[in-house]
Amino acid sequence: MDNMKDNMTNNNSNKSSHHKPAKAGGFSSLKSTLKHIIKSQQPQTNLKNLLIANTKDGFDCPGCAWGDKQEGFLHFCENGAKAIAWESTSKKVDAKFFAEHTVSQLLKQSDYWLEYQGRLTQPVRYNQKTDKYEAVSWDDAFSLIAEHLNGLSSPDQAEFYTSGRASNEASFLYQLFGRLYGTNNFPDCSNMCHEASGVALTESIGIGKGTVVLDDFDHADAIFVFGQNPGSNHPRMLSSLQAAKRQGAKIVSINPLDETGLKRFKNPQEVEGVIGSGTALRDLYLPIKINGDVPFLKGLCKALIERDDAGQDVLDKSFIAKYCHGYDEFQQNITGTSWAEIEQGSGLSQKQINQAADIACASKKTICCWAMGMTQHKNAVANIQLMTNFLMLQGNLGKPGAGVCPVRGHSNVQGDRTMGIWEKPSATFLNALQQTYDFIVPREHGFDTLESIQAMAQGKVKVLFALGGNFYRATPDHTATKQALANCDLTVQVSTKLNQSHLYTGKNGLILPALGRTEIDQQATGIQTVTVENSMGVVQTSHGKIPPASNLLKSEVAIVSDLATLTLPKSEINWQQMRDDYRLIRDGIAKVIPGFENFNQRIEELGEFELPNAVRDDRKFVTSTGKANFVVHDIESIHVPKGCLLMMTIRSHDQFNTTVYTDNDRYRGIHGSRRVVFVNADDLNDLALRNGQLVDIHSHWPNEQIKIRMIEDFILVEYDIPCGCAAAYYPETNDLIPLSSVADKSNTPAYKSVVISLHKADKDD
Ligand SMILES: Nc1nc2c(c(=O)[nH]1)N[C@H]1C(S)=C(S)[C@@H](COP(=O)(O)OP(=O)(O)OC[C@H]3O[C@@H](n4cnc5c(=O)[nH]c(N)nc54)[C@H](O)[C@@H]3O)O[C@H]1N2
Ligand SMILES: Nc1nc2c(c(=O)[nH]1)N[C@H]1C(S)=C(S)[C@@H](COP(=O)(O)OP(=O)(O)OC[C@H]3O[C@@H](n4cnc5c(=O)[nH]c(N)nc54)[C@H](O)[C@@H]3O)O[C@H]1N2
Ligand SMILES: [Mo]
Repeated sequence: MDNMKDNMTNNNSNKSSHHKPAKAGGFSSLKSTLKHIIKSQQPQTNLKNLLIANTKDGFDCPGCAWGDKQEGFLHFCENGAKAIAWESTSKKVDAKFFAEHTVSQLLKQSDYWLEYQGRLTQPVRYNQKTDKYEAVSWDDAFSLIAEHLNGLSSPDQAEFYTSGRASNEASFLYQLFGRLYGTNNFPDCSNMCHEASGVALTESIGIGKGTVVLDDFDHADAIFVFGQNPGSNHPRMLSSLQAAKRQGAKIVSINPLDETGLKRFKNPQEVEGVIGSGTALRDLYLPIKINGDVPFLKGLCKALIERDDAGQDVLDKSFIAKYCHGYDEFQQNITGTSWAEIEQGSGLSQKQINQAADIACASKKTICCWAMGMTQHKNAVANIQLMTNFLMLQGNLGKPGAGVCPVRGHSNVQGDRTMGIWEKPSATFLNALQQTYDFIVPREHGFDTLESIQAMAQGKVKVLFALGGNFYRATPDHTATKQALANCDLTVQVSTKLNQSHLYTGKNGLILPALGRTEIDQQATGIQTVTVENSMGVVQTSHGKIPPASNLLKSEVAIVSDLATLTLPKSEINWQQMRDDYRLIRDGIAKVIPGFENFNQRIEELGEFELPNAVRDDRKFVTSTGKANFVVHDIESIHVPKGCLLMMTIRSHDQFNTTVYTDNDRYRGIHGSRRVVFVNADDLNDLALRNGQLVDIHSHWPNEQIKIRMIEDFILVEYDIPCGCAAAYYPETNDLIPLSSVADKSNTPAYKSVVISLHKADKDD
């Protein structure tokens, strides 16, 4: 046990070793799952937890948002197991812990260490004089928040952040409370994640979500996976890809890294998977340059159009004529884009792009999946719209086995948006809310996550209330965010585990401990069920199964309703009744949100249901033109000066966002440190640097006030990555990125387009 702990201790050391990368899945996956279960210090409970994860009567896995099939025996993956074991630990952070540690001492600890201390068990308030958190009663905590909220000169001086683990019930109640209080300031993690997908798809096809369900993977002829590492971040997706491949689908991976999960996969839930040699899931791997997707997609469309012009029947002309708008302009733009520009911008040859075109041409049903590799760039919206154009050329929308599949991050990030967690709510949504709850809803749009930071810095916002997440650590520019938070009068974090956001408070700071997904949610009328929506628009129930980590924990629903009762005493809404019986919240959802009619009845009878989807169900495109829009985009390349590289910030196999489970990244062969930067051997040679050397990373922003940002002591790892590109882990690198580096239109931080240079560190010998 002790030995194991040592192996798994995150000490942010400068020593790292790079071994041959492992295969995805297989025996090592099982081994790792067991290690994490033992580390939680409640192995029996967690083994039981795993058996019910993602089942009809169990809880929805707090890991990713991939869909579930109810057939089969086990419904979890290695990384879902980590998320479950991490939440369900016997270790506790209580008032005694805080009495023994000042915040200044905690600031010296790593992300790993903070969370590893265990579950937060009681509400605490920061005392500036002692520099410690001290126990506070729930009543006093709510009074303090209510006093601050009611003391603001405008409701827009408050911000209500949400991370994507909140259930539909909690988030619906939260937005109702915030809007009744008077603001649309609902920044969320989605602003940093799939915001670009929502913006792009809404303009292109009239719906901000994906158009495929899990069954479509069984019918697809081709699946294009753009900018995604499913082996680590959506492991259950690998089983869907494996099944698709067995049915004959061809899989293309477009990624600067040939990620292990797609390269070599052994399904740990199949006997032959554990002992066999594994399957190469992808049929074609295209080592694209970072941010090379716009030129690549233009090349792919060009290849299809050229083949069709040459007499091959490639395009679905009747689909284009009947359902699409703007084809001629798009076709001209593509014809006017040269292969030289395409090759130069994508880093791929015409021959490689033609190989992808061969797969597209042979397919009658194509799905495009993507994640952060597409959304966290300046031209993220262009990436997604060109991918949609590519699908539209062959009529791959609104038919079985085809469509767009933005693979969502947090387990209920999509549901939270459906419930109205959005700073730019639609008039339809607001009207329905106003009518159902009979109050004048605020109409002015609120701040998104990055605007929130700026508003706090400018003193426009005085109170930050965060329902989950790690606001300080997940956002870009830690230095600016830290100052912005310090400018607030009150910061409140509703959390399950200790993290760095608790250490950077406003003048007053509160931590409110919440029940996790795995825990029994007992209220006055009995044990409550919550619901979530997965990446495929399927609404599912989740039932916590284990006793709460402390009897002082409150559910997120209870926290919101108790706060609302105290803050809005004149409100006619009976918050307490909804807290006692979540079915009443679902009755409200059913009235406000289309697709949730008979919500309670349907989940009680069926356990889950699919939300309506105009594109999938009826090939209906609710856009400005009433059709699917071909949107034209030019290639905009990022200037990378000589001696510099373009860096993406990525996740390791052993982290969930800012939650770090260990210092290892097994699939990329990294052991013992997260402070590494992946660089191509030729670039190392050109830069006169060597594998294993310690470097400082500088990022370059010639148009900004701060022109160079620096982080120190990263180990160089020679890696198979295209020349001119580099990669390093998030969140250690976030301070390199200013708040101004964002995607056009969606304001998503451009976390994956950072111009850097590497410099021998002082400590390097
Ligand atoms: N275990 C685990 N599961 C998770 C998470 C986690 O941290 N851990 N996080 C959850 C969340 S919130 C999210 S959003 C998802 C994230 O899931 P992913 O998007 O898979 O996560 P990232 O590590 O950010 O990986 C981005 C991938 O994009 C590639 N990429 C980067 N830039 C480019 C580019 O310009 N073009 C192309 N084509 N590819 C590029 C990278 O090489 C990498 O493979 O996972 C969710 N699930
Ligand atoms: N450089 C860089 N930065 C990035 C990204 C990147 O790829 N690169 N990715 C971005 C993306 S895609 C995302 S989604 C954001 C993530 O941003 P967030 O969602 O804000 O961050 P998380 O790390 O998921 O939050 C972890 C914390 O959530 C709390 N928590 C966990 N479960 C629960 C729960 O059930 N209830 C409550 N109340 N709290 C809970 C715990 O206290 C834990 O410490 O980060 C973004 N930041
Ligand atoms: Mo995300």
